[in-house]
Amino acid sequence: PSFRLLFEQLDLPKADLTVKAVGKQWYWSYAYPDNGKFEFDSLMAHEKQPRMLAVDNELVVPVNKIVRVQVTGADVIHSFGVPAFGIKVDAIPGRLNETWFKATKTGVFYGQCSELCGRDHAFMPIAVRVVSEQDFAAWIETAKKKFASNPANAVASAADVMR
Ligand SMILES: [Cu+2]
Repeated sequence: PSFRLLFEQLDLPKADLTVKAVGKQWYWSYAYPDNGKFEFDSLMAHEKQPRMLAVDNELVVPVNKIVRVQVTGADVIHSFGVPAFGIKVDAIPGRLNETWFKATKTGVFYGQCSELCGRDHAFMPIAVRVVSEQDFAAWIETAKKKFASNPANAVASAADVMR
């Protein structure tokens, strides 16, 4: 009976938006390929609550939308897991895995790296902030400017110019 469940878990519905999560030693980077292509790092915030789960820059997504999460690793294997959404996917260097979720309530949902990845394995949390569609649109506009100076974006836009 588990085969059916496994199959259905891997059967991706049509996504409303895609985000890419890249596991690094020891933080996550998030990219928004269909919302301005910006990218930013999400580091554990020592001064914030909840302890060991709060981050400086959260992964922000709209409520009631199907979010496709592409997951990969930049150095060693990590794993992207958010218990409230029932998702956990390995972040493997050289491989792009996929999963999805649809949050039905606004709020902040937390997860942690779930593959032992070195010294700070316990200190690379995942914080997902689910907001209304209007708040998401407003956040995208701010984030495009805020993260425009990110070197990863400079490389991406240079590549766009050359195309
Ligand atoms: Cu990790």
